[in-house]
Amino acid sequence: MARRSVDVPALVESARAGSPRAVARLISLVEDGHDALRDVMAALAPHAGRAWVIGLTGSPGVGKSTTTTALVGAFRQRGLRVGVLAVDPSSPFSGGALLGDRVRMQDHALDPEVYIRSMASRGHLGGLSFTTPQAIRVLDAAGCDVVLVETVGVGQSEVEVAGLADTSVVLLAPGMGDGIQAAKAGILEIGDVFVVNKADRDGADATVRDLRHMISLGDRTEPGLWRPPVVKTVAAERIGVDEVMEALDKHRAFLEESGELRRRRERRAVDEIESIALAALRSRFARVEGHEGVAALAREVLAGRLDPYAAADRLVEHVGA
Ligand SMILES: Nc1nc2c(ncn2[C@@H]2O[C@H](COP(=O)(O)OP(=O)(O)OP(=O)(O)O)[C@@H](O)[C@H]2O)c(=O)[nH]1
Ligand SMILES: [Mg+2]
Repeated sequence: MARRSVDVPALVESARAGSPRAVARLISLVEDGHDALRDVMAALAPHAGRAWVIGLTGSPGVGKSTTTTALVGAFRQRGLRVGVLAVDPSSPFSGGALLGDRVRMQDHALDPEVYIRSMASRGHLGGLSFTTPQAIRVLDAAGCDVVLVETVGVGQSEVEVAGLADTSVVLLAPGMGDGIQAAKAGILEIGDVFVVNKADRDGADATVRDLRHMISLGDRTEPGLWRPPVVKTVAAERIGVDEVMEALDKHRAFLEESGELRRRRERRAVDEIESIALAALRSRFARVEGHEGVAALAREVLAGRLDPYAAADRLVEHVGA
């Protein structure tokens, strides 16, 4: 099927002028891995790099969308333009599992200065790490001052989303994640701000205490390092939102003063370049034909005529040529 041709300069111009339809179309191109992406990214590059990217992650149902909605409201009060990406790393379908997010974020549905989008990683090569940074760049170049990225915490996704964000917020709820569970899941290292939501339920203070204790045992207590604050909220009632904003502002100031912002963004660019390069190489593996085809090499390895290292060398030589 022939793909609809894309007028990239016009689309980028409309997106920059604030057209939600143009932004939506650009993000769809990202999701689809459209051929025009290369041109899109080239056109966006000079306009990106301004947005503050805040990741929110945590177990299903912990209150990420409710908190995101509250934060959108707080940033809007400051007159800022806000983008929201709800990324579901487990769902192959866009808009299905995350429909609830759209419903819950209805508060802002009619605000032209707020752009909300659900995205699925659709089993892309590189998944989250491939599509999300590009979608962030679209929102950034379209003039969003803040981009909030909500990701359900399953497996590696927390760590991935932390890699994408300037500031990572990890949400927990009483009974769902005491300090020990958090440590086991590896989230103590990735959180810049911890939020214990559903503080209207029993056990919130104990969870806060546990978390603070675990953080104090970590290696992030030295002077000059960021010590992640733990904030208690009842997001459903907008309680504690000011404190979360204060923690976010402090982290932002730390990022700038310490040079960590630049370091994080460089690391993010490295990851992005590598994942694009790897995807390009993989697609060339598939196209290598004849004698050097990867399937042919596999048969050589199985037959014992070639070892896997030598086979890999031949593949690399071939695609690098
Ligand atoms: N009791 C209580 N319920 C809350 C609080 N915050 C959110 N909820 C409720 O918890 C449920 C899940 O909230 P969401 O904000 O959708 O949680 P989520 O983490 O985005 O969920 P997924 O995206 O499905 O992983 C909703 O019914 C909320 O109304 C809170 O502070 N206290
Ligand atoms: Mg949600």
